[in-house]
Amino acid sequence: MTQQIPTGLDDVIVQELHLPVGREIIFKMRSQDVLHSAYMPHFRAQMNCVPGMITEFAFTPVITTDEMRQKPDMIAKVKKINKIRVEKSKALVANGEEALEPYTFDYLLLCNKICGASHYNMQMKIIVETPEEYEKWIAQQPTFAQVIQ
Ligand SMILES: [Cu+2]
Repeated sequence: MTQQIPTGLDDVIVQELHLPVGREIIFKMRSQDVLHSAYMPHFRAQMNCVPGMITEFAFTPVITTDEMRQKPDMIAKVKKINKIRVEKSKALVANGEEALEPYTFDYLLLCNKICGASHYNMQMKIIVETPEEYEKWIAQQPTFAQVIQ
């Protein structure tokens, strides 16, 4: 008789998604409660997350986060956003509130379905990096088995 070993112990639970550039990424979506929709606007990618089934799609990121931040059109966009944020901060500071942090470009994963009370908080940063940077990062992440000990 073989011993049953629980699955998922080598999973890694993260607060931001790291993707190696140039490698096909297979996304497998699940939902534990209601319909959500995983939306990655910069990749023009979206997939419903459906309770009771796995939905799946794949793409290959081709531009790292650092490369995107160096593109002239992105530099101009970030500069424009930060100019607006500086202006808004003047009013905030005058009212005794904190100034806005400067904006920095990041790829994002958002929920694009009005799914419930936590919808506003369903957002995660995506970092596209070199395979070497990715391997270094993933090696430093604790597994689920390590987290629950
Ligand atoms: Cu959602």
